[in-house]
Amino acid sequence: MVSLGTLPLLQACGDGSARESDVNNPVVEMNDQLQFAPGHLTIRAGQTVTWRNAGAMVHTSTCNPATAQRPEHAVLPEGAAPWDSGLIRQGESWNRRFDVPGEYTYLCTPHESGGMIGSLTVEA
Ligand SMILES: [Cu+2]
Repeated sequence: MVSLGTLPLLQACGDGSARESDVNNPVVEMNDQLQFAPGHLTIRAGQTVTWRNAGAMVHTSTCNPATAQRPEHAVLPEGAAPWDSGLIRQGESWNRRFDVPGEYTYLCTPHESGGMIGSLTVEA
């Protein structure tokens, strides 16, 4: 199987403010529509995901089954540690490295009931 992750990447051009995730530096934006964008992301084990607040409202990236309002909003593969970014304000970023393959579902603590839920597939 050919893995795109091993191919040379096109150089970013323009002003450098890449809005879409790229393979080496996956970014999830958090916006004032109470969305993680993209809502689902697939990465490879060992990659680091950056969450960036592109809006004015305060958000978090949180995956903790012990504190989620609904258990299906905070799902981790076995062996993966829960996380909580704390508050990420306008213009701020936070990142986390993912080493445990599997399916993750996470939420924004202030907006869980507003439907701000994201998911992540970490491939081995
Ligand atoms: Cu939020």
